[in-house]
Amino acid sequence: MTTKTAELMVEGISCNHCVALVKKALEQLSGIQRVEVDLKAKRVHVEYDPAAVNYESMKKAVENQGYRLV
Ligand SMILES: [Cu+2]
Repeated sequence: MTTKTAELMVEGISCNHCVALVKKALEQLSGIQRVEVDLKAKRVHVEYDPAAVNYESMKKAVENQGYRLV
């Protein structure tokens, strides 16, 4: 299994509740290995298997929670 990393800048993350929602949404996708959210920087670090999941799916998962990727 290969691992790639992505840094997502997520607009609208403002508290730990948002962090939990975004983290959960991403972790529910198959192929996601690790998610770390930096609340202050509004940056989400994702480690994933590029054969199983892509940027579009991650973007969709985050946007379905009401946040926007910038
Ligand atoms: Cu919040």
